[in-house]
Amino acid sequence: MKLLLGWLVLSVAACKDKPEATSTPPSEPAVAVQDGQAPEWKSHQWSKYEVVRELPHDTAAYTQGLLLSDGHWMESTGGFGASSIRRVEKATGKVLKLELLGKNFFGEGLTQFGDKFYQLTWQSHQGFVYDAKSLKRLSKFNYQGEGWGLTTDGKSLIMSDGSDRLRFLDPKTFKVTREIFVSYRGKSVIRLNELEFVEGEIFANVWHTEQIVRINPVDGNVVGVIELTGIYPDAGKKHPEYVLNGIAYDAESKELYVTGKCWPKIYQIRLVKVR
Ligand SMILES: [Ca+2]
Repeated sequence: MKLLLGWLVLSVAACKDKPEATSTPPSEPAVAVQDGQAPEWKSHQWSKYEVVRELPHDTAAYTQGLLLSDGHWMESTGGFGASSIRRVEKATGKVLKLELLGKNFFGEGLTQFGDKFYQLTWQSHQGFVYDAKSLKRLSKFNYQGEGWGLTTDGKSLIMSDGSDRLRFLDPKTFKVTREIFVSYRGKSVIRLNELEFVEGEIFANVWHTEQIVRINPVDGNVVGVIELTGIYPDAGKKHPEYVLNGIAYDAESKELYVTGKCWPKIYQIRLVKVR
């Protein structure tokens, strides 16, 4: 129990306005892996990591959204006046295209749905839609509350807002079609930040921790924890907000990558079983 309390950000208060969380043990992810070969890490309740390789990352990029698209990084960065959407060469970190959001917007989560990118902003209740090729801004959309992380399961946009809630949005109407509340053994897991849909699960950075939680998208149960302690030893040293944030997955090669805000590296990692 000591371990659990040590890492999880728990909040009973955050539960008050919704049904009591159940004490059901974490269940298996609902979405089967297509080729029938479940990745080995699916059997982990707790994982640590091995670094497979390190790739360069812009230390001026305050990472709020990261994904792979057509072999390149796509990244959303935050900060008023510095917020951007950018396409970055994977091996070199060279910025291939960058669009600034303007001084009034703080960039947050980013995902691709079809031939468009969708980007959240922090407290403006406004998101942007871009043409995936040109990065030309096509339209805006609105949502309630804060925008933090964004990903997709191929049907919905899935967004976090800093609480334990994940909302599923229709990518055309931006209406909330459903929401889940993320919990670990009946306790809410709050401060969910950058997201990535990986093999039928939602991976989420937990803000100001070195953990990623693996979430069942059906019921919100945490089915596994990835412990990334020490992956970037200088994390949070230059600035307390330069923390782990950013998960990208290449579904074809099955390569998993993580980074942090203004970190000099993006790390490809392999998950190793602790238990
Ligand atoms: Ca991501």
